[in-house]
Amino acid sequence: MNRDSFGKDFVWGVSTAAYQIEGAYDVDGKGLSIWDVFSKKKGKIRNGHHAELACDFYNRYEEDIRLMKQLNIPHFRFSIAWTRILPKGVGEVNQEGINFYNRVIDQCLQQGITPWLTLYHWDLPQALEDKGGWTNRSILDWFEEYVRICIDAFGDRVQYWMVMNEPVAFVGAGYFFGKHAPGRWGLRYFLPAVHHATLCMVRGAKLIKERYPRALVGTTFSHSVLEPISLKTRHINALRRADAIMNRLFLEPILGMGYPIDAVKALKNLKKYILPGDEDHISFDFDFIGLQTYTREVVQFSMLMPYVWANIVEPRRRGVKHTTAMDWEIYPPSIYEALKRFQSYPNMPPIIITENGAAFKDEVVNDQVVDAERTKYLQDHIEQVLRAKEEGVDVRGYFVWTFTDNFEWAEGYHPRFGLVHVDFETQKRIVKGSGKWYGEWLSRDSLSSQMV
Ligand code: GCO
Repeated sequence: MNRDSFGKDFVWGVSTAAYQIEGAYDVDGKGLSIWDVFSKKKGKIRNGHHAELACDFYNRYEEDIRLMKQLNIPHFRFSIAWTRILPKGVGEVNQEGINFYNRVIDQCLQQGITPWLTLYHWDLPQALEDKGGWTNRSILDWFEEYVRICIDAFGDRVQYWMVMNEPVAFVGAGYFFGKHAPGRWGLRYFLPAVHHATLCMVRGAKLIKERYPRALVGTTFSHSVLEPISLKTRHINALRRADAIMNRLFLEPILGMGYPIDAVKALKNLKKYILPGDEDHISFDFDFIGLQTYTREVVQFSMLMPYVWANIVEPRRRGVKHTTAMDWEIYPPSIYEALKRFQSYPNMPPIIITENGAAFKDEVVNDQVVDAERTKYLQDHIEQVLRAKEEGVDVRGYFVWTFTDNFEWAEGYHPRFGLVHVDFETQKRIVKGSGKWYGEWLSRDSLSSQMV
């Protein structure tokens, strides 16, 4: 397999997120996000890590974007921190924040790198959370105010937009399980947040297209390939419920299919938050859909998980030895299966893999990081993307999660996903073996070179 098998228009890039890389959490007028507040709460983040400095991208963006150029990376996905633009979520605009992202965008363009902008990657302004956050329907207006400012500021140079990153992750972990910011838990928070996030995804997309009809607007969804622990009816039914929540809940309304209310009884209560006319505002014809997938999960019936009555069987309990540092099974066909599942939906827009990658325990030896496992993970998954593409799946791009090691939410800095190693004491960057491989793969003359 070589790169020209994908065609010259296939998009190759790297993905990042503001909170995970920027640091400068209270610099140049930035307000506090729910993650700034949540990370300081005892016991929420492994080993008490926080992202006040992270990879210091706020100060090192030029160095990092130049490094992307050296590695022949043509597309860079990053997100905007709402609290740099509107420190209190609404109202007074922080010009310093706009100036920062203008510098990032201009540095990308100067280096011949195409910026892909995610408007919301989980870092809600705390001031809005104090008013209910995603559970308050006023967020539709708050989000509109924020998006309009970003369109005005960046729309003249940004061609590719993603409205949201993985709504089921930030709504599920933040408003049902309480494991992520803002740490709320229970159906009474989860259900309104589901509906308001869906309405905002559509409203954000409409705003961009109204102002810049030629912009290409997408939004991203996580997808877990699920298998039942056995073919016993109770496990098959558990898988159906888990699939409805993990994989269908946000994707299907966007595609015009409505919420999968029939699959999980608790979802029927969504109706309490759906106002007349809303059904016309939860679907949108996106220019592309971002698919973010990493592994396969096995599901079993469980009385321990209310409403869904299902839980994930850890790989080691399944006798799986080949896992990443996140304890995710390494199973490359999962990305092929996820692509085929997405393609099976009628009127599915073109698909872009906006995140795929792996965390391993990287070691620096003589100023080198030999991460052969990550290189193999990427190669094997890219090979599976090609397999799906050659079977007719309209997949048009692949972004590695992620460029530099960064703050992995509740796991802190332990899981290292980067193509580039970061020493968080010194901020020194070292390109790992996987980063060097990706650079060769993307180099001009790799169009005929074989996968190493
Ligand atoms: C997500 C987020 C990323 C994660 C990455 C690794 O998909 O959870 O978009 O912020 O860091 O997926 O877990």
